[in-house]
Amino acid sequence: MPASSRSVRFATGNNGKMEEARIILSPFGIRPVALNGKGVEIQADTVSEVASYSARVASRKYKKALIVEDAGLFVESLGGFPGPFSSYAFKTLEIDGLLKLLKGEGSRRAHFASAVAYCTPSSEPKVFEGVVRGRILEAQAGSGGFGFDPVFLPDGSAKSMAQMTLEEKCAVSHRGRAMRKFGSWFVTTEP
Ligand code: ITT
Repeated sequence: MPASSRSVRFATGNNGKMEEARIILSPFGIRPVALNGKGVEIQADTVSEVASYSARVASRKYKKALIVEDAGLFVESLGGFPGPFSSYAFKTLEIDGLLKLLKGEGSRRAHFASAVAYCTPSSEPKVFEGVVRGRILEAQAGSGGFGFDPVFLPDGSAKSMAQMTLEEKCAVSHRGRAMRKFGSWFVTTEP
């Protein structure tokens, strides 16, 4: 852990994301501080568009430099659903509803995508992306993480993301990949 520590505001209402951001950004000497809620969230085809728009609006609203993260689960045989609608799908369908949708499907290939957008009140957003590929399990396994973690098996892993420690999850996850790109950029670029 670097000796000096800098903070960055993270506009999110999701405590799981916040906890993971702390783990991922710590080696960069960056301490995320919660700003409650992303604020405005648009409907768009990509997580990058959603994160970028929300970061721009939130940075201007709060008059602060901040990050926003948008993430989603994209299931191939469902044409990428729930994708940018993952939060809504998780609340309404829940995990069992997703498993029902996939019953009898030949392919269970899926990926998580994350976009971290950084914006200051006077700049345009800068976006960092990360993806983890894998498959949807037939049944839930594990109780760690959040959201769809119990049914997501990353490629090359014997454990679902909910069976991993948060450190193990962050090492392979979409969020880990996107946030590490942000971290490297932030410590070398931002004054
Ligand atoms: P904020 O917008 O306040 O940051 P949120 O939970 O609404 O929090 P998203 O709009 O990015 O976040 O929703 C993404 C949804 O996708 C989330 O609610 C989960 O159901 C799912 N998801 C995203 N990342 C995940 C992860 O690492 N593990 C499991 N499910 C995840």
